[in-house]
Amino acid sequence: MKNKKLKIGITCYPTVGGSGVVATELGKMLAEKGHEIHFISSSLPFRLNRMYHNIFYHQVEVNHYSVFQYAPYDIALASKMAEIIKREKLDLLHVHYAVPHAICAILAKQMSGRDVKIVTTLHGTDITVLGYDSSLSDAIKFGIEQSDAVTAVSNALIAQTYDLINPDQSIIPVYNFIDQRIYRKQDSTYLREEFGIANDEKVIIHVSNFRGVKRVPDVVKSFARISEKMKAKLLLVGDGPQMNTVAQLVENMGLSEKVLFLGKQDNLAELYSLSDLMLLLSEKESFGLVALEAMACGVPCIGTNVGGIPEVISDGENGFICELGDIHGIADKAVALLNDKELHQMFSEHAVSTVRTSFNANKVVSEYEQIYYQLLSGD
Ligand code: GMT
Repeated sequence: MKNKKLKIGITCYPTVGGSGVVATELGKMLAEKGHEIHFISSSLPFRLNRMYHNIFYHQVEVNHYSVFQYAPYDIALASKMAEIIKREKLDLLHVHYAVPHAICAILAKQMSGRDVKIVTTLHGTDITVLGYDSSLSDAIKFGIEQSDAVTAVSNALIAQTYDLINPDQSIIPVYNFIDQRIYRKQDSTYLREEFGIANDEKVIIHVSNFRGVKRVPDVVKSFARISEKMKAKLLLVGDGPQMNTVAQLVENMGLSEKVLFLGKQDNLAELYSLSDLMLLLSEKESFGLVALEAMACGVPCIGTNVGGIPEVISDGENGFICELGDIHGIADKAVALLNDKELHQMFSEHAVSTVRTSFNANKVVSEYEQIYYQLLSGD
């Protein structure tokens, strides 16, 4: 069984977002190892930007009949999953997010009449946000309990899942990973010139979807204090609901010359490579994939003592952990680190080695394979 090449269906939210990135990169790595991967989703996952050997994509079509007030995406997804299970003879479905994907997978399994195994990975907001919604929590519990195996991206998320949902199911921690062939330090000095960043200026970066939970205003306020003590620029990468509020704050604080709004970007490794520090000051974060990406490029991070962030950033080793909203503490730590060349170099090296050891792509992909093989061999 161990060497059998598997046929795996993967469902994720295909648009920009950490869970979609992890699901797609996992599919790509499994395909490289010879497994046959079938992505089943509403649109092409954004990281599947070219032809890949062993990877197939099946689009879920939702018809908009006037009889429906809401188009039934979940049923369309379950039907497509059932179709692919039968036609491609899938061994298992690996779905990312309990709702609706795990529920759809359970329905699809019944519809297909085949003993396909279901692996569900919890990424965070399905528990930490939706878990509070009484109209969804029973469905989340059902999705978790009826899956054959459930993984979560951090120990903190596992604890929160038991606290909020209390499912009768064991949950296996499997950390996220990044492809170190892509996320590595590279020469991006030309970008400094393009962005008008002087050689003696420090560069601080924040990457997110600008949702309230990311606390981007805290990033701006911390940066304001940092830039009182040293020459620095802040790169804000991403876009989302809080963009206007953040832009207004930057203007009101007189920081327009020092803050660059870069919007959504693909070339993140280049942007990290010109950065000296990453700030991730979220109030909810089950893992913090962007911190891992930055660390792989040698950028130390300051993160909040929230969710899975302290499992990614080791305080005093490859970055610092601060309390949520502690703007003064965050700025003081940042200034101390940016002013101490030796400490910064040490953190930077530790950041790269942490990614290589604890979040190694091959190791993590093998952990998922082990779960698949164990389920299929019935152990
Ligand atoms: O952070 C978001 O809002 C996006 C969300 C997603 O669905 O992609 O991210 C979640 O999953 C990522 C991949 O596992 C994690 O790195 C993020 O920490 C997690 N976000 C939250 O918990 C808020």
